[in-house]
Amino acid sequence: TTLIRREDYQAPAFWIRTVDLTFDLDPAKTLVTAKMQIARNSAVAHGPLRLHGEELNLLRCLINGESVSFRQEGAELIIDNAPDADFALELRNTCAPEKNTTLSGLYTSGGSFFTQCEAEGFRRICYFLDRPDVMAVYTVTLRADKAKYPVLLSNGNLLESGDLDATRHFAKWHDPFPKPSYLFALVAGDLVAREQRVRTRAGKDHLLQVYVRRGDLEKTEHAMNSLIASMVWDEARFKLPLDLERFMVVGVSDFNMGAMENKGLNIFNTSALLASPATATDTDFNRIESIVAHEYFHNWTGNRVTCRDWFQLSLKEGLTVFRDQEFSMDMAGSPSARAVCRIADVRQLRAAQFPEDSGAMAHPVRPDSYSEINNFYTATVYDKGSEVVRMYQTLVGRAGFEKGMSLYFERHDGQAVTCDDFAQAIADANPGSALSLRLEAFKRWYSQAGTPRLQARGVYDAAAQTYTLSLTQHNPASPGQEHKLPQVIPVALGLLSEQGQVLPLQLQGSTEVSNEQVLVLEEAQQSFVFVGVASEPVPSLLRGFSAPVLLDDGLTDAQLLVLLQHDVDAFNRWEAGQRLALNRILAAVRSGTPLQLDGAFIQAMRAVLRHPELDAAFKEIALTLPGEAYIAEQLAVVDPQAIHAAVEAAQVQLAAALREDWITAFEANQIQGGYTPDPVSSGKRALANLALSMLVLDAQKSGDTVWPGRAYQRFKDAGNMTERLGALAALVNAHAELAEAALARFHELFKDDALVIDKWFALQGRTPEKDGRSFARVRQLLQHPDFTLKNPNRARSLIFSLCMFNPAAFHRADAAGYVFWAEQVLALDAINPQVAGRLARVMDRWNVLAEPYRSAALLAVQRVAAKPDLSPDVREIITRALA
Ligand code: HT7
Ligand code: ZN
Repeated sequence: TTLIRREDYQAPAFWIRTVDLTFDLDPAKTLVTAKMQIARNSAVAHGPLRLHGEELNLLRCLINGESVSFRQEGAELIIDNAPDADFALELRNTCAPEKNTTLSGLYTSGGSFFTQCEAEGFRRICYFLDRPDVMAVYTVTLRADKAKYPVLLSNGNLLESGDLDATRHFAKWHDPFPKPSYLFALVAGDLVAREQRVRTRAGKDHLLQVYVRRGDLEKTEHAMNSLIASMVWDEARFKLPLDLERFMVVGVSDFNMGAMENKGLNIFNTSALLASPATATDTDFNRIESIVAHEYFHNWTGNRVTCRDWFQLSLKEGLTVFRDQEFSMDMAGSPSARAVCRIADVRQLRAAQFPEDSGAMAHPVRPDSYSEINNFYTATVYDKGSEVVRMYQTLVGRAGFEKGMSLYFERHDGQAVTCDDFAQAIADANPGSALSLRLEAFKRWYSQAGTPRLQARGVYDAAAQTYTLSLTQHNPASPGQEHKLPQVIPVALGLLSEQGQVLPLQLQGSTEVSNEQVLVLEEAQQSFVFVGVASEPVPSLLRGFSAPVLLDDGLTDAQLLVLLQHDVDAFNRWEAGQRLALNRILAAVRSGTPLQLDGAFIQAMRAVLRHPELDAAFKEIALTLPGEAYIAEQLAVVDPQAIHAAVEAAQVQLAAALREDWITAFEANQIQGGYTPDPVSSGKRALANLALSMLVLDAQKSGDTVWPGRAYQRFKDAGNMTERLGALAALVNAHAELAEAALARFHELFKDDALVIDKWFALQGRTPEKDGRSFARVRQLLQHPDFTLKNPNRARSLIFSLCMFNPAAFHRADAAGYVFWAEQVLALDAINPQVAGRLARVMDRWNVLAEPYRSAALLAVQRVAAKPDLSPDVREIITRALA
């Protein structure tokens, strides 16, 4: 496999200005006719026309209506004698949608046709310059059997439609906006739509449609509402209106990721689209809202301004994740609900991106090389990329950032650009800002991989009433990056007295006094002196998680307790509680002794749970222990079993020690009346579910049968999926006797709803290990008639749940988990390399495992590496793991 390097970028030798596509849709053999207007790029003198094409059968190749000689070299079609003047190219080829199990290009699912072209799927449909800097205007005619495919959709506006003969019909679409091929889409099938007409602030009328299979229509209300809310938000916050008369969203159940932002025709995994109270949880409702928003926001950040090349992926993805996170926070409303959103995003970053940044696949937000671009749709590009965008906003202020966005669109609308162009626009719109003064250094966030370690130490001088804060940063080596330069780290902070009062901040030499400041660390080491500090302060650092770093603030338990009780920053309040838990878990893991929670910690958690003002959602996240992946990040050598044992012990002890409080919390957070997924009621459901799981867990230890019985009753009677699944999970995760009956009943109830059956598999895949039973169950479930590797959602629900989210069941001393992983990677690779590549990533960090896991994991990786015909996707991941 070849490595593609960022520094080798060259502009294309040709531009494709317009393309006229005709599809004769047939599952076995679809005929594609493409007529293009092509011009040489005057900046690149001569050379042949090289078009990408994969698994296509070429039938015709004409230039200006005359046949022309061509060569086929690997996956390229080469025309050596392309004219110098503008010319028309006509190509005809077939492809086989029904046989396409990769779900990239044109494929069938449930008897309908769908496309997925990002990143390089368009070349699996027809020959093309399949790269994002070639932007063309598309006209698309779809022809198909009328009875089987009554709905025919493509990007843009419908020009005409009608019958071809007694059985076949056609539809012709035109998209006025030039776009890269990765944004092309078509859908053909027997679908129905929820429709809504809306008028925007600017007074324009639009038709919004959500297309799904017959029977799913009532599950589209939430997606439609989310779409409308996204439109309203983008106009209000960034003055970005919808630019098309018609905006369509389509659901499909076989899909490699969450959704795809094709121009005017977003295609969604049904798991990111369909929801009803009876079948979707609060988490699902939230996820749908944020993915609908994310794809909608791409219309400006991604589609109107796109990426010059795939190394710039974070230009659209980091920015669009940032936008969807801001949207979700604004939708949440109250300051506390906003903080809960922020905490969830940071938890996600720590669980997925931090491990990526310290593993074999570590790469900068703007990678330097890849062999398969599909492997770089990563937590780093998306989530760290979003944190980088958030830092711009922190450095130039909210109004400054909005000005920067306006300048970005003013300069680059209709273009394919780079991360540098974005940085320059934000800086140029904010001359003299903390960003503009150090833009080049700031851009190291794009070029250096790894999570910087930030150390903070404070010294208080009572006599001088000064507080000197010393900040030190260090970014450890990553693959291919031995030595790194200091990064620009915005550190939002406040000071509290030991009694928890806010202390005003005044930097030495400054007249400005405030309650919160943003320090900008840019050297490896810098000190900041605060004056007029009346008493020994407790520093509250990195408020709101102002930079994606690992912070060592050296705070004592007593100081953390002050923050947990009094910090005005809700994020840091939560963080203090997490740190108290983390310190205890790490101490147990490091010393190899069983964890024993102390009274002070339990008392602090009890105080949170009993707090009269904190809301339920905050209590729930504050009482949830740090994730096992984030705990592993703190350790040089990782023993997953030891980490799991410590977390489990902490959980069991919290369950027992706070039993009365859990009962109160459970009872105080019952919701009467109908279901709505708003933050207040979903917070209550989350806390009630946590309380119930604690009570069932404690009952398992004490032999009490009341709470398992109540959980079963609640499972049976629940009026919504959040409560039903919560009760089921409480029974299953505690290995309660009633779990089996509940699982059987759940399956029987929902056997016809694929998305709910995915939850059923996922719950069992993630069940905490007990005597090897969880692992054995997963193996058994592979044989279940409902299981299939062909559907990515189903494969993820069982296999990824075990390998990625169930460390204690997966990392076995007998290596059976690793053998299972190798088998499944190879089996998936034969069907769907993109999904197989994701699963392969599980072994990114084999190298930091403790023995005997490390050696056994290495053997499994080598076993996969030994397979000769691996996909480029899996090959790249495995090669990096072994490097
Ligand atoms: N821009 C999309 C990324 C994507 C994708 C989506 C579905 C299937 C395959 C895919 N390859 C790349 C999704 C997004 O970030 O919005
Ligand atoms: Zn995206």
